[in-house]
Amino acid sequence: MRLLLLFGVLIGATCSLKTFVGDQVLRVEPHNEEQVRLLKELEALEPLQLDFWRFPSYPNEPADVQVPFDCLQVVKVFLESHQIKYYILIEDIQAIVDEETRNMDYNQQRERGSSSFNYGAYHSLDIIYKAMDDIVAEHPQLVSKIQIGESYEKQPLNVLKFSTGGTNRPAIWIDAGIHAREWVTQATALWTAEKIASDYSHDPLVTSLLNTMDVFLMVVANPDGYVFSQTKNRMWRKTRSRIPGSTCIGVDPNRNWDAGFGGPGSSDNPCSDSYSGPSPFSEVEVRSIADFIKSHGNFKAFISIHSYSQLLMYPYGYKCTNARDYKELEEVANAAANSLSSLYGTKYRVGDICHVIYQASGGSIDWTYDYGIKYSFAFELRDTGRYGFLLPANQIIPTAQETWLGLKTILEHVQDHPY
Ligand code: BHK
Ligand code: ZN
Repeated sequence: MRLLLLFGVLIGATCSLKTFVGDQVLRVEPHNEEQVRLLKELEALEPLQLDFWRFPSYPNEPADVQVPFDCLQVVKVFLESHQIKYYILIEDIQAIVDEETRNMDYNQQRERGSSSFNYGAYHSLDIIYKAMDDIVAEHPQLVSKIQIGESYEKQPLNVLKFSTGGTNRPAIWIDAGIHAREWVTQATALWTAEKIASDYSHDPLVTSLLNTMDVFLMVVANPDGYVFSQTKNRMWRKTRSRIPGSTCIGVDPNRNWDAGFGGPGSSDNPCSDSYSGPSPFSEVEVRSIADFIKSHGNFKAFISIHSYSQLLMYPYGYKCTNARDYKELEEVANAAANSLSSLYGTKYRVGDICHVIYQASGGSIDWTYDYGIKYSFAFELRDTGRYGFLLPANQIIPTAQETWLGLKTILEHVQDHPY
């Protein structure tokens, strides 16, 4: 056992698994526009290899930045010399990654004979896809699997369809994992799939909803990125497509939609984590969802699940003006955030993307909203930065449970407002 563990470490070290020994996450708090501008300039300095977990936005809004060990000194000196306040959010990223790795499903001693799926652990893509097939097999009258396309690296793009019949009923879309490293989102979506399947004919809301509407749930919207984040670089965010003329790889799939494409809050630099891509819908993962939404033609809600920061947002991100329906969206989002927090007291902030985080162009829910899907929302799940993307697995189920309450509030409103 010890030998095997040691071997595992060696494989990681010699086969290019990126490590984060001594790397830190700093929470940086700019107090004026000038300091925000300086942070954005810092972001563009490629040799520093900074990874903004939370991008700089407005004065007095924190930015979280992962700094490689070798650059800590120079970055801290820079911040101090400009009187930009910061503190250490994560002391040693690798220590948390190691703990997470120990808790991965395939590294855990499983009880023999215990065949039930562990929703409270992080799993590989193959295991998630297998679990989705198992949910379909257990509820064949209700759940089916639809493949809406193939990823850049030829993984199936699988969507679970929950339906009690009819043809092309009004429908709800929910996706998770469009950003690879936001692992609690894929795990939450999988738990939610099982929850919907087992609650039908027991929970009155799920039952009445599915008697008139369909739900489409995409558990892993960016499978290539997810696999890469598990096998090569835990902090991978983007797709894995090759960019002609660049050595950098991948596009931000939440900057690639045809809504203010290439505008503020996106980058035209292929090495950036918010690279919008060569053209709108260049990414097959994004294009496949958009094509599916268009060909279906009867979606009433589109909900995209990210982490972290504990936010519930509605359009717009590419511009900072109010959406036509913002009053209603704000009411629904507030109600959803309230029911979410009723379970464990988890506090969410609610608002339009531009005001709640930052201007961000080319995002999914802006495109779906402009396309005519009024109930377009984005969640940012737990936490607020203590662990960030490295949320411990023992928070998966509580996160999924509370999120489900928020989702149900939205779904109920959609059901009651069919036009
Ligand atoms: C979410 C939805 C629409 C536009 C922006 C966002 C925020 C999201 C992003 O794309 O920058 C932040 C993030 O990944 C962390 O989940
Ligand atoms: Zn995200």
